[in-house]
Amino acid sequence: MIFIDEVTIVVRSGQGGRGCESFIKRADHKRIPNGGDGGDGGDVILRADPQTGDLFALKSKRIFEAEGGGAGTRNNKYGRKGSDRVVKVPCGTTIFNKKDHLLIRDLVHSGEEVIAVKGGKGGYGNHAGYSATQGGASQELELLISFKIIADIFLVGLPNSGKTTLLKRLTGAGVLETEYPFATKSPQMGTYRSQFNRLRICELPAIYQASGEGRGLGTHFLKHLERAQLIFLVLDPQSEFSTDLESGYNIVIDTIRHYNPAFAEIPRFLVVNKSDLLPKGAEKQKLFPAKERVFFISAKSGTGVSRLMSAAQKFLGILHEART
Ligand SMILES: Nc1nc2c(ncn2[C@@H]2O[C@H](COP(=O)(O)OP(=O)(O)O)[C@@H](O)[C@H]2O)c(=O)[nH]1
Ligand SMILES: [Mg+2]
Repeated sequence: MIFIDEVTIVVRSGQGGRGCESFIKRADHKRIPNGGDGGDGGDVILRADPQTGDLFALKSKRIFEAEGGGAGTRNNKYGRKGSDRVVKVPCGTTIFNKKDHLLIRDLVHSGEEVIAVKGGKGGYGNHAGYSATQGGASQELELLISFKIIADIFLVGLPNSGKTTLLKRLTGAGVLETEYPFATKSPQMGTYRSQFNRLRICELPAIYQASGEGRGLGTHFLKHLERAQLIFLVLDPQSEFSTDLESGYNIVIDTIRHYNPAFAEIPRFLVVNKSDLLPKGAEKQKLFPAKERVFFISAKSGTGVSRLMSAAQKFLGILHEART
């Protein structure tokens, strides 16, 4: 399965059921109207669902249709209401009208929903003494759907810096919640559980020196940083993708800034991984003089990881307090 974060779909609501025109003849030959109303057509509803990880299911099925309302029948019988069609999307999905690119709704929290197209009203039967009417028409809309991952911490860095190793260490028994076959090609999610908190952690695919030119995976996936609260910029002191820590740092930051200057302002910790490979007694702070907070860790052995996570929770906690 591949990770899909943008799709176009068509939604079509159900047509209203036709009202019935019928009469019953009484013993005195008087004709009494008794046609029932048609049922309303179903709506197409988009709903944020925490169990849905991406938009893959929408990609393969492009048209989502609700049921039409049933026609009214004789003896004042109402037509059945057409059932709604619920389309599940991940939390963090934004819905636009494809035609004018206007925002319809941002679905962030679990269970939040929007009626994308409303079903047609059922037609009137002639029971009230007026002629029966047709049901309301169905509506059709083309939607552009864009999903941005919601996570507390994003792991970003060059290839092989140890992002996956760190994610696995933080989120438990080496099992990821969403395991895609091409691990480095799709964002990976996990949940870090501490005594008080649960933090959602997301590893983004690696940035390469030439990502900005569209090489490798390009930079499309950086869009997921939009709601990020904190980035762990994971650096490798012996990277084959950069000459030293500082040039590795610059490649990543320049790529992010080039994608969206605002993203370069997202708070970040510098996480120098593989500290087990550094010579003992190396003056670590001097290795990387930076304005950000620097953490030396080994994702593999676990050294420094709990200090990093305490600082992260403190940082995120302060943010939460500041908001209320
Ligand atoms: N020595 C050492 N190697 C590590 C450490 N963390 C990760 N690695 C190794 O670095 C390589 C790349 O790790 P991975 O997590 O796949 O990197 P990613 O591409 O950033 O996700 C793997 O061979 C890991 O075993 C560490 O703390 N110390
Ligand atoms: Mg990885």
